[in-house]
Amino acid sequence: GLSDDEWSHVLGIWAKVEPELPVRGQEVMIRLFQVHPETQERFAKFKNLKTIDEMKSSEELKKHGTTVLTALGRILKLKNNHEPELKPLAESHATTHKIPVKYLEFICEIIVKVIAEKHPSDFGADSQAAMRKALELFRNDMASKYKEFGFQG
Ligand code: MNH
Repeated sequence: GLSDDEWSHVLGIWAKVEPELPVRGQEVMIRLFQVHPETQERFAKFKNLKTIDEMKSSEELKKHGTTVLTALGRILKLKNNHEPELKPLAESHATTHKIPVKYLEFICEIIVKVIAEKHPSDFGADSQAAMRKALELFRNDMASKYKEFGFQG
């Protein structure tokens, strides 16, 4: 797990991101689809969006980005005790959506980059390192739950 100090870095920057979750969520999803087009194919409801403009004007995509970052925020706030929130998410992503751990790695990297671009002065080296560690914990625990649900990820 992370130390108290690391968690306070993580939750400190998250508090700055929270008021702007819809726009950051939208940016994260669009960047994910741009950088890793194979991820877009996993979304029946988004794979028809062809241009960045179409993506930007999709209220559904913005809503989904909000859903993703809201869920992630709840998990982060539970710190090392995220299992009750994580379990149903791991179950849906293992059994229904079948999302490889690699894709979770892609989106986590993009989340760090988007926050770093928007909050350069509040997201220094220590905070970035703490956030990476928290997202790694999230992914590792998702991966072990995936296996419990019979998905190799
Ligand atoms: Mn994901 C739905 C959270 C990463 C593909 N995702 C959901 C839902 C939440 C969610 C919450 C809605 C409830 C549910 O179905 O469980 N997702 C996350 C989080 C991360 C994440 C917190 C990482 C951070 N998800 C990803 C990645 C992909 C993906 C990466 C694919 C590359 N997610 C999906 C798909 C759905 C979904 C597909 C179902 C979308 C729909 O049709 O409504």
